[in-house]
Amino acid sequence: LSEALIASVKTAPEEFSVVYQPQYHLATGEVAVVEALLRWNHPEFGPVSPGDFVAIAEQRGHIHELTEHLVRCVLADLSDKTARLPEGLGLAINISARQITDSRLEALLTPLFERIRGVGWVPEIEITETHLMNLSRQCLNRLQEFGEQGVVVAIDDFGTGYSSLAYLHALPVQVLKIDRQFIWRLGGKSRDSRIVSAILGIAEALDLEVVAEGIETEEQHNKLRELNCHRGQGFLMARPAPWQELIPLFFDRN
Ligand code: G
Ligand code: G
Ligand code: NA
Ligand code: MN
Repeated sequence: LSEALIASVKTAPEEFSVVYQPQYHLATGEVAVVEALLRWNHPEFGPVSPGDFVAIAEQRGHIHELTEHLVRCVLADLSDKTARLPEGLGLAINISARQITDSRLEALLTPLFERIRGVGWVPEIEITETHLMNLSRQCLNRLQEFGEQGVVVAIDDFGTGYSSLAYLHALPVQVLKIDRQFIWRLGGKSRDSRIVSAILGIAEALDLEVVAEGIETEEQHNKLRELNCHRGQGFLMARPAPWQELIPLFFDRN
């Protein structure tokens, strides 16, 4: 798989595409943010999960090229049908923590951020917290720069990594995205809401916004609304879908 990925990254960019999954304001049911997610469809292996290929690309030093594909796809989608977009949504992309200090990142993302602002939207980056462990000064500075450019920084899969309260405070982060394992515990047998409540408490103290990911049932959705969680994302509301399928969702209440 590793060799196939590297070959495809270099010679078959058409095998990569982007789907989008909305995050909703839980209080109103309106779309708040759309998250861009990479897909790889290999002619022989079929669809490969980014959970698998992103890790390989990181290990083999090709994550920058994958992000280039992503940026190209998102730019193409944004230049299409812009007239029908609502104002003020966020557009989130996933960035590997290792990429944060890559000197090529700024030149790659600046035109994307400009295009996002150009349609009246707000750029957002999601960074998985496991990798934030070894926070270099350089990494912190880069996040700070993004923040100063009006880019919203979110910590993805929050609760599974090593974020300490000390650096949540120090980081220019505005959003915590609670890992889906904690959301799943809100439903079914366990109905355990203690971790989600605790994260919401931390977020309130630090003035952060919280997104619950992986919402699959009405029970989880209702519980999160009861807890006053800000945003939610999951198969219950919408699955990741190509850009054209997304547009009608903007004008729908869920
Ligand atoms: O889309 P899916 O749930 O299969 O994604 C699995 C994981 O892959 C998620 O954690 C997601 O953040 C990550 N991922 C998806 N697209 C990208 C991308 O463009 N860049 C990076 N670094 N990670 C991505
Ligand atoms: O780690 P990250 O938040 O980037 O992961 C996004 C991934 O989560 C996407 O690949 C998407 O397919 C997946 N996802 C989104 N909503 C749900 C859900 O309700 N259930 C499950 N199992 N996966 C989801
Ligand atoms: Na994400
Ligand atoms: Mn996540």
